[in-house]
Amino acid sequence: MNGAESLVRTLVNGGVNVCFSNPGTSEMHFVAALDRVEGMRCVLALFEGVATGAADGYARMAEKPAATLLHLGPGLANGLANLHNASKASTPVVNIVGDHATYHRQYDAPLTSDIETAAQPFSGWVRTSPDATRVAEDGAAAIAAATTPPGQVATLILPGDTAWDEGTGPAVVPAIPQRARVSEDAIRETARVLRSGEPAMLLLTGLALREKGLALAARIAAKTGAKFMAQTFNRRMERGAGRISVERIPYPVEQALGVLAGTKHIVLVGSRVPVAFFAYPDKPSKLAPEDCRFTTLSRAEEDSVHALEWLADELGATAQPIEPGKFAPPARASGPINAQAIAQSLGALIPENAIVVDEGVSTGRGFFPATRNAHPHTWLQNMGGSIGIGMPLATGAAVACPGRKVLNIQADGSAMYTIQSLWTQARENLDITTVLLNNRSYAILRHELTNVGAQNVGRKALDMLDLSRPDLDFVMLARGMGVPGERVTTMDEFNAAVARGLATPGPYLVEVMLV
Ligand SMILES: Cc1ncc(C[n+]2csc(CCOP(=O)(O)OP(=O)(O)O)c2C)c(N)n1
Repeated sequence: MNGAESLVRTLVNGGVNVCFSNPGTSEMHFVAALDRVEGMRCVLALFEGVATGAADGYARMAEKPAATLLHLGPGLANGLANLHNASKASTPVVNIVGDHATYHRQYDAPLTSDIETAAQPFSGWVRTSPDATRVAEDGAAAIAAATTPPGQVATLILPGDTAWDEGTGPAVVPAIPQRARVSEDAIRETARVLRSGEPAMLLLTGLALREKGLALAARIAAKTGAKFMAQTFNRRMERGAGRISVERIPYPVEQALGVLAGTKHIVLVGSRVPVAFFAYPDKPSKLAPEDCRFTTLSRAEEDSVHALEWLADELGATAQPIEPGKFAPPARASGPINAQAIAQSLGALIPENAIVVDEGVSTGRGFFPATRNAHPHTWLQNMGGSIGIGMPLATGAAVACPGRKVLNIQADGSAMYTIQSLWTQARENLDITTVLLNNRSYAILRHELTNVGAQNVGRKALDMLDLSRPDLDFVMLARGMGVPGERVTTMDEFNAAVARGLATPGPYLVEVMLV
């Protein structure tokens, strides 16, 4: 058995059953091995940023990593932006990058580059396999590295000869550590802070934003008078009917400062000290008041849910005083299209157990309140700020959860980075409805122009934020990639089209014309 087959068998035995790939010559043996090994679904992406973003969406929903298969340094480079996002979300990814055969590198052939150095800033673990007898073992180590809590990008670089030389057969994945439990000191100190009676807030992210964590946080909050909130951006939240609803720290700096004003203690539950997304002249970087103290209940790699359970016991917070949300959707909006009307209709239209992928950018910022009492659903966000994640994330989530509807709320500018996702969605017949928010601009950056204090803004500057001349036609783009769709200009059309998309198996795109 050659190295490539030894690696594919190792991956499958190690629970890695999906590979999002865009291969080249150096990966041909790996591709050939896929046909000899049962149990690996291989999904072709037409741009590497689709493959890496899909691996992120897959792992967030499947709770185990997918592999990628990328072509040398340039293939990796095309995939790095969404690996950056995956890495900020602590998503496990087994990121496989082919390389020239070891003996060929010295000749500096056209595709030669320093892949390890390129991978390093976006990976928690990087290894180049030295030869075919080591590749299975290295693959197993990559799975273990990727899945070690809280999860990370593990990049495995495979020189061509590691694939075609004689291998060892599959290797066994080393034991993966469980999430560590927090210390008794962390519980005691948090309990002391919450009993102090001073204004306090639990700041949640990660597993604490699933049903159980939210219920525990609500109990603790009710018992102690503390507030609880989520980070602005989170890897995955469980929302809607039957779940305790949680607000996020707002994105705009002034609003975030307002929400946190007067808070004397922030308890970090897997979360990080809240900071502004960007620096602005005359605005602070840190969002909490100067005199606010931080207490760490749990770090990202620790078991936040167990910590909350223990803390609730310690505080005697046994009662569940806050009712989970009821199914009470708003009425579908009618009339002209605007952000508020879209939010309202989405609250009514989100299907039971849907996965909502949110890259709504400026239009989508206020979608939370109106969707709070929708059917139960999962909400995925971008934690790394690199736009072009939504369509790949939706693609990966749909591969992970074939029984669930995926609703991708997608801003137009961001869509254009990884629009090729639609082709993969069509080819794999993925059940994704894309609500494409066409405002023909980089609207958020218009606000940013003012926020950073830019003066004398003229035509050239505004042209950099404008997506017209020519106007994009997303229905045509989708059709060209095998995805049916329609364009809507009123809320009544919106309601009918989104319902149609959700009722149609396979991908569908609704282009929403915003003014
Ligand atoms: C990879 C990357 N390039 C550029 C940016 C800068 N950027 C942030 S938001 C944005 C425009 C977003 O436009 P769109 O997706 O249409 O949403 P809108 O602002 O119109 O709501 C850009 C270019 C970024 N965040 N990431």
